[in-house]
Amino acid sequence: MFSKILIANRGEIAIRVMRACRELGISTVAVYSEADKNALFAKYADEAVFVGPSPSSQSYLKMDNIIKAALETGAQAIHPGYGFLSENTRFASACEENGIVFIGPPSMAIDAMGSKITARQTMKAANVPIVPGIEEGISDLDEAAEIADRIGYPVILKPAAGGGGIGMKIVMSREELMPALTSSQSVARSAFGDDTIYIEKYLTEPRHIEFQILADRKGRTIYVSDRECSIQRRHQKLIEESPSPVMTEDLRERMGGIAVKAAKAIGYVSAGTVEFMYSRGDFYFLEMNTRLQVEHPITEMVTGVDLAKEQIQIAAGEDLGYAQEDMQIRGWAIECRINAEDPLNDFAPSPGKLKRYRSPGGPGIRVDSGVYTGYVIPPYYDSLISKLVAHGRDRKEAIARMQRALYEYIVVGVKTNIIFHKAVLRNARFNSGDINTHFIKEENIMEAVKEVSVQDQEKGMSLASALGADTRKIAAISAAVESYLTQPKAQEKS
Ligand code: MV4
Repeated sequence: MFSKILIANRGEIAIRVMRACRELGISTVAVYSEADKNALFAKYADEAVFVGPSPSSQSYLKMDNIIKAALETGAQAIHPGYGFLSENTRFASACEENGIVFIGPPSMAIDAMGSKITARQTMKAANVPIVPGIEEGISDLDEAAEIADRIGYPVILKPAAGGGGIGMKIVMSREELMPALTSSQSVARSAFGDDTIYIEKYLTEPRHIEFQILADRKGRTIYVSDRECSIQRRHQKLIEESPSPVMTEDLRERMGGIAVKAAKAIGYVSAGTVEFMYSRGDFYFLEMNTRLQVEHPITEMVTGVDLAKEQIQIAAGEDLGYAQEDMQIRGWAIECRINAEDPLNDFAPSPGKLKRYRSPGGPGIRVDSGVYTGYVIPPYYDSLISKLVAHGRDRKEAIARMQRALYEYIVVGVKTNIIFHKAVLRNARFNSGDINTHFIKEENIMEAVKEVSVQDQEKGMSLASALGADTRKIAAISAAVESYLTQPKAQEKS
C-alpha cells in the first residue's frame, strides 16, 4: 500500500479522497491555486503545495507542476478526482513515466473511450447493445440522407470527438438535415478541432441510467449499483438516485452484466461508470466515464462499499475486496447538487462569501462539501457548495429526508439552487418515479421554482413583521434562513 498520495484536485472531491486516505493510514499532499489558499481541502491535507495562479489552466491543469509536486514530496501515487486531469491520457502516461501510480484506469482504457465512434465499434464487437446508427464518420450530405432514411427519422447528429451534448443536433426530417449537419460540423470543429460527425436514431424520452463498476488488475470485474441521472439541465446533472425507479432485479442483472462486459472489452481497471440510455424496456450503451464520478456517494450509501478506498487499493495492486454476490442494494439514496447559482436568473453562478452557513444532519443525511462559514467561493471553478445525500429504507423515506434536509439548510451570502431542489422534490411526477431526461422542461419546473421562491419570501416577510425587524435586512436573508427562523416560532405555539 502507498504511504503518501497527492490529490490533483480541489473542493469536496479532494476532501473525499483524503478521507479515504486517512482511513487507510496514507498521508496526503494537496495542490492548490492562488484562489484556493484558504480552501478547506488545502487545510485538511498533511502537506499542501502551491501550483500556480487561480485559472485552472495555470494550476490544476499544469501537469508538470503537479508531477513536480509529487516528486518533491515523495508521493507514490496521484489521485486526479473528477474533471481536470482525470481523463487525460497524457497525464496518466506522464505519471507512469515518472514512476508515479495514476489512481485510475490504464491510459489505453481512457483512450478506448475517447472517440465515440471507436467506442461504438468496440462495444458492437463485444456484443454490447448500442443505439441504432453508424460506426463511422459521415463524409457528405447524400450519405447522411441515405443513412437517416435507413434508420428512420428523427435522428441525432453527434460529433465523434464530443461529449456533454456539444454539437449534437436532432433532425426531424430530410429538409432539416443539411443545415443541422453544417451546424454540427462547425461546432465540432471549433470545440474539438475535429468535425467528424456520426448519426444515431434519436430516442425521444430516454432515461439516463448508469452502472458503477469496479475492476482489479487480476481481471475481477463487478457492478456495484445502478444510478438514475435523468434530472439534468443542459447536460448538467442536478439530482441523482440509486437505484433507478425502473430497476428490477432482472434488469439490474442484465444491464450490470453488460456494463461488466463493456469494461472487460477495453481492459478496464479501477472504478468506472458505464452510461446507458434506457427507453421503454430497451437500453443502449452511451459512453463510459473512466473516473470516480460526482454522484458516487449514492452508490456508497445503498451498498456500503467505499468506492474511493477500493479505487486506491486497486491502484496499489490489491485484489478487489468484494465478489458480485456480495453486492446488495439496501434502501434508497438521493443526491442533490447544491450549487452557488441563481435558478431565477438562468442558473448564473453566484460566487462570494458564505456569511452564514449551516449544513443539515440527522438520520440518513450525508453532506460532502469543501466549504465553511466565512469561506469565499471563488469564481474560477465549478459552483458546487455541497453534495447533499439522503438515504432511507425506501424511495419515499429518502425523499422525505431530503426535503427535511433542504428545509434545514442555511446559506447566506450567495444565491443557491436549493429552491430548485425543493420544487422538484414536491413534484407529483418525480414522486411517482416517472422521469426522463426532459423532466425539467416537461414539468415546467422553473415555474414551480418561482412559486417556492415566493412562498419562502412571504415566510420571511411575515417573520419580519412578527419580529419587528428591519424588512430590508430580513429580505436580504436567504430563503433557507427564513424557513429556519420560523421553526422556533412554531415550537412556541405548540
Ligand atoms: C441521445 C439522446 C437521444 N437519442 N442520443 C446528450 C449528452 C450525451 N451524453 C448523449 N445525449 C443524448 N444522446 C440519442 N440517440 C438524448 C441525449 C440527451 C441526454 C442523454 C443523457 C442525459 C441527458 C440528456 C439530455 C438531453 C439529451
